[in-house]
Amino acid sequence: MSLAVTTPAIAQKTPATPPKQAKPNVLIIYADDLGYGDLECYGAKNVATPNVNHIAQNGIRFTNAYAVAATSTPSRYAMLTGHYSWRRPDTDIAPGNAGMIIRPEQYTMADLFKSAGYTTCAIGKWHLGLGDETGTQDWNAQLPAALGDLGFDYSYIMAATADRVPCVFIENGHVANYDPSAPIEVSYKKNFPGEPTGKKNPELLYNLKSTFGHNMSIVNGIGRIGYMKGGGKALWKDENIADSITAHAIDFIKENADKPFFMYFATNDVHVPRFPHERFRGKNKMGLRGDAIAQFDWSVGQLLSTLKELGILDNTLIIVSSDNGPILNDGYDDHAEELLNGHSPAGPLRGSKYSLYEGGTRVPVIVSWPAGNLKKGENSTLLSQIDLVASFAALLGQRMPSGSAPDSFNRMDNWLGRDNTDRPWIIQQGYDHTLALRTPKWKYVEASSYPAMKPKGACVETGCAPVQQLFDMSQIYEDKNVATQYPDEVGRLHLLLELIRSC
Ligand code: NG6
Ligand code: CA
Repeated sequence: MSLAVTTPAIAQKTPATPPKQAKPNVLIIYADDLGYGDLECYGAKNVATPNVNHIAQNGIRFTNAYAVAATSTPSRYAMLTGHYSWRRPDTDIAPGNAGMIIRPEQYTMADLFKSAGYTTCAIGKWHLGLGDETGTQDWNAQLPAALGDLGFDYSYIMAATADRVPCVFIENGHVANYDPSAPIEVSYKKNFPGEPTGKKNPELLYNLKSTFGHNMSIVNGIGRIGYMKGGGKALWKDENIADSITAHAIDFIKENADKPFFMYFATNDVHVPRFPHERFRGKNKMGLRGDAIAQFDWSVGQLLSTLKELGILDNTLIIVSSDNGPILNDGYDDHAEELLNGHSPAGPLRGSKYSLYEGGTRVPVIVSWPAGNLKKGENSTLLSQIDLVASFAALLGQRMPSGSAPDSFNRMDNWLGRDNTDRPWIIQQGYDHTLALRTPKWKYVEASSYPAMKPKGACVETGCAPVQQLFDMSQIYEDKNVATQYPDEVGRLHLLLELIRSC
């Protein structure tokens, strides 16, 4: 069987004509490390998320929807390109000085919207590299390869994550608020002479201490991954990141309210270091991680009220989701674990970020579009973010160039709740590239020599085992490997996975 054989079974027949009304604005609100159980509307305890709840009440709340991978860079790469990250060796968690992973000639979700006449933007966490080549960027000049080359008309982004240098925002390929008196240098190999580090100067860490790693350069009293020098007034303050990206998003929406726009709004919340604004800090019985969830919800609320004020909420298609599952201790001493107070970040699922168990990639997915004739409510259809590019292409009646988004299929009728036929299978990528194949009934995890517990950094279950695993997905918690009882299923799913991999 080849993908050409499986393709017709996956793609839906959504008519390739745009809806009668004006093209909807599209807003993807992409949280970081937000787990399946971290929102009130998914059963979260101890934290109020009224704005996300509001979107869910007026839209669809999916319960079987997946990010492609259990970490950020591969998930984002796959969602934005419709190409599985595991097909490329260079899509793992990227350092802050990675060269741009999506190449300018590659087709992206932003290219799709642009060709459909949209104004496009990316705001917030990027984590997909910038510039031509790793380690060669001159952060004091215009970067030679940036989001403008990937179809984004406007961008205001963090190069990687808040725990990685450079700790500055980059606006349209240039450091925002650039301070010529403090030229920026970045290295992931060695420190710059005389610059303090978390390792040598722990007394200088005044906002958050590290529990592992994160002991290189110190910015804003927080140790980071990687070394940087300079930055001056361009350096971000962690407590202002949500305010800053939200304000830029609001400005963009206001400027583009009279024409269709696509916004990829990727928050730093609730990734480490969790150091929200003091408006949120200490307000939550789960501590900083709970405060960060509340701050995420606040950002969502700000965007919602802006759309409402401008009278464009009705024709805006909003997707709220996350790049991977939740993690408690990811390197900073924020007491996320001790302060759970009964909250379960992955809800009823086993596993977390980094894991092939469901908690790694099954994430909240909420879709709303008031004018879009959605079938609202809870929805258990099997979905993957890999399909967004092709699904939007179908919605907008756009033909994608041949060979583009090769792993993405049109499932728009699923995303809009109009058809509840499950995707025949979805693929989940673990931290070490081991893959799992989920079908409506089963989950097959290929055998892997990677350890069952992640050996470095966050100490969590990887879901890997030296033997093939098969889980019956009618049982939500994956604790019974039934592979030996169903050898035929194992054989069939193994073969299917190999075929997909070889396509
Ligand atoms: C890990 C970091 C972790 C986090 C993760 C990326 C260490 C020990 N751990 O390498 O803190 O930054 O990378 O997370 O440095 S992600 O959500 O962006 O994929
Ligand atoms: Ca993440």
